[in-house]
Amino acid sequence: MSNVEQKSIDLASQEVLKKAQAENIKTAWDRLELQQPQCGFGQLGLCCTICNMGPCRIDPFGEGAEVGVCGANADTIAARNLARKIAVGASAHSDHGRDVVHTLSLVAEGHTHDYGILDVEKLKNLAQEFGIDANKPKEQISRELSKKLLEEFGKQEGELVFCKRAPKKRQALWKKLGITPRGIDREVVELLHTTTMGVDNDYKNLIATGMRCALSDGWGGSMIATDVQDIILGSPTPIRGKVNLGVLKENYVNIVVHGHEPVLSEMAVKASLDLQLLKLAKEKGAEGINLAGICCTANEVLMRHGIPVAGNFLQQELAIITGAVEVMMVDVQCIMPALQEIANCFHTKLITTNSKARFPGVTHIEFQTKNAYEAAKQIIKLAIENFANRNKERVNIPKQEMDLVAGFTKEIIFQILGGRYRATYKPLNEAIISGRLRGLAGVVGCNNPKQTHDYFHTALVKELIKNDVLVLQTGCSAIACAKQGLLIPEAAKTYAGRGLQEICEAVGIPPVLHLGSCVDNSRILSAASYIIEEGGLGEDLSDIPAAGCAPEWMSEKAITIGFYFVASGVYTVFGASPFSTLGSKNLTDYLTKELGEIVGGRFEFSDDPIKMAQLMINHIDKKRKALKLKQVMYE
Ligand code: XCC
Ligand code: SF4
Repeated sequence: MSNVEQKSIDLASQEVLKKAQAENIKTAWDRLELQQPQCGFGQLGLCCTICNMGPCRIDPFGEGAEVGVCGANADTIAARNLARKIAVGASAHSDHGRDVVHTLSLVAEGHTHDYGILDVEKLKNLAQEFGIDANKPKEQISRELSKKLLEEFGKQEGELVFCKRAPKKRQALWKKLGITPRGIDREVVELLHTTTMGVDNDYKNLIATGMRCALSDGWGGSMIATDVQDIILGSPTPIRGKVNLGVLKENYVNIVVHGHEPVLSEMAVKASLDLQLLKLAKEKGAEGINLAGICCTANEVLMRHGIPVAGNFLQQELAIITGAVEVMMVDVQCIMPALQEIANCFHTKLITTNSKARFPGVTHIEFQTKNAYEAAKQIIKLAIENFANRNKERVNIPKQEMDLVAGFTKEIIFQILGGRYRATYKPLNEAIISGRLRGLAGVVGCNNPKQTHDYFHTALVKELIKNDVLVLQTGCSAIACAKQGLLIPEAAKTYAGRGLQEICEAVGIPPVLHLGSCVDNSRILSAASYIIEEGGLGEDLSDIPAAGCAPEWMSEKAITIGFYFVASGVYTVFGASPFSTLGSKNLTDYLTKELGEIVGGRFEFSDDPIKMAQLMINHIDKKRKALKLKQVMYE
């Protein structure tokens, strides 16, 4: 794949890829080429390295071994491999959630003054859910609440409190199937236990345990992360911003925040406005300090502060290759190990900040809640000092930048649709019931160099909105569509079907709503629960005319998200390659067919974005029919 048009549809990325080629700098696309052909056993899920009698592999053509040394067959091996990925994804989101709760407890104890309680109403609502008297002073509520939230992770008895947010019927189904999530850590540990050599050999049971673990992420770790971040960092409200590599500025000190946990980047935002640091930047010849984000950290600071987004997952290397980045500070998750080498080709300083995620030889400025602001200032100072080392001749910032609107939450959807004084989901439900809207879609997830960058996200989303499906987005998917101009209200006129257009114009929203980072997929679950509560669209999440999709996924976290969507009743389409399960026909059939009858949601795999959209639309239409709703208004 030497042709940049095949690598990405994004013009800014294409431009930097050309630069990389000219300067012989290798990126993920080149490394993917070096990996060809990728391991066929791995792709099929038929390689097992779980014990030291192996590694074993099953011959997919039925000519060699049919079972591993222990006797495990293709179904067991593929299901165990998949289940382990669910556990890892759940761990990542949930560990993030736990760290945020720790910050809340430090705030409550008065051990940090860098953060506060910014959304008191949300704090009180959460307190009530956890049976805490919401009339107490907010510090005391925070103290009690953080204790209860931490207990959700280590809980030994009972179920996760947030399960109660799901419709009654869903809760009952989870109970019946024995997949109601209990303690978050417990679900991860139990899933890992059952996948070790010689424990669970029933692929269906492994998937059930996997779903319970995934639910402990969606309705546990991720939901906690979202809600507590809103409490200590403030709940997002609709906000304008800019996106793509063009947000990097020629004469400014450019600092890129990358990763997932916003507690640090929040301080970077604050420090970038520090007058002394600004003065220092000017002394060093810069016009100012410019902060931009990559991946989900970007989404977090965009949603709360309108900080520009430099790009999504596949643009992390490209941002550095512009030659204009003084510092890239990273926290956890989705940070390519290749960054170190790319940074070495330029003056860019890579800085790690989390003890969980380090690179050998890379500057590490440990970030702790107690020294948060100081650490952020120190990093920005380093960036300012590095400005002089920039080689101006090697700077090449693409011009492309696009406007977007972000900051939609489940609460905001209440307000914008129902009005500030009569916040309600009724107008949304009525729009679906009347057929003005066909339904809803959640389109989420990563980039993957196996697919033309951003093409799957945007082609799919365009097809959905053309068919009057309101799209809710998070993660790198939202960034992809934002770059193509789909996240501005004006996009409704150009791309949306007439019904969706009417709604967007009436309330002034884009046809594609940006709900935040990947842990904020929990906002989609909560919004869907409100829809059921409002009435008229069935009794369970699986009744809603809605579907989910991760068109360019790569991370284990995407698999976990897929599973908690499916286990919540959502029909979910995955692009790229399937979950490495094709080596087991039984398992693949189970995921794509039988699961639908068990949990109401199931998986579908496709490698064509238009087909994916059509699959989703067909599903939405089927649900409309089951609810006996009117015909879609403008077909
Ligand atoms: Fe990572 Fe969250 Fe995927 Fe993007 S979408 S590549 S997980 S940053 Ni979450
Ligand atoms: Fe082989 Fe079984 Fe060990 Fe896996 S668990 S490596 S299949 S012997």
